[in-house]
Amino acid sequence: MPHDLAAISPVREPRIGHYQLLQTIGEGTYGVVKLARHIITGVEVAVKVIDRRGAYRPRREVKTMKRLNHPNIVKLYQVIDTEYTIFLFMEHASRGNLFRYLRRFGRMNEHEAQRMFRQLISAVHYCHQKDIIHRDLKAENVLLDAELNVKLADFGLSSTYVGRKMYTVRGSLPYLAPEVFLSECYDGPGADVWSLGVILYEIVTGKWPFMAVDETGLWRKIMRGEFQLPYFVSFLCKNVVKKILVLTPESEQLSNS
Ligand code: 6Z5
Repeated sequence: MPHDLAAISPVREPRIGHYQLLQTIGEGTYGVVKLARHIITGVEVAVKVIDRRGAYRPRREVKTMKRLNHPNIVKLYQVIDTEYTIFLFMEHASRGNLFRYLRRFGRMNEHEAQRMFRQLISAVHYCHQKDIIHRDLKAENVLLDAELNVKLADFGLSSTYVGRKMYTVRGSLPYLAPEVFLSECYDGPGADVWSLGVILYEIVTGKWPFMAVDETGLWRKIMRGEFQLPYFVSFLCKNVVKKILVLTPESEQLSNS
């Protein structure tokens, strides 16, 4: 559209920077996420709009995102800080999150699952190499682009670890490693790996490995580490899940060697 037409248009879409703000694509405790389009190039981005007077402080998230440059992690392009609002301009993953994708299309075939899980592992491994623990890995935080490539999102709960031990309980219960709520300190990267195991189970079955009617029941199941893999999951894939979702990885390794 020539810009003289835009100037006389009665509809004025809000602009920020060189972007036109479009519809809301998500909402969280921090505020809203909106789709935005670059006025000249037409490139679409996702903008996290954070209210400065709210409880969410994006400092850690911004600091972490600035250190990350990986094809399977959502990129942070620009931060615009104003009196009342902070705008985080990020990569837009147009196919939404993995949780909703699985709800809509059901479980994936193992060929697709392998491709996706490989990308996810690559992203998390990259973070761990930089001493960054995501701490909230779940299917909802795995975003997908137009080609169904993984774009890991939501580093709001992330943390860097010093000396490998973590103390605070973070994350979503169905994805939480037993040691996170059992012991007073746990291995940060290990807790992320457990969550990856839950996500792999979810990708190939469309369900969670641990389910119960209430939180107490769920805790109990996770602490026992007992889960069933359906008949249609291949022997090889079963083996991978079983090797990830182990209660005592240290002793497991000893008995294997
Ligand atoms: C998208 C497209 C539906 C849902 C998400 C973000 C900025 C918004 C949501 C989010 C979610 C982001 C990038 N791309 N959502 C983003 N795409 C999308 C259709 N969100 C960033 C990283 O914060 C939000 C919705 C799960 C995780 C993160 O449903």
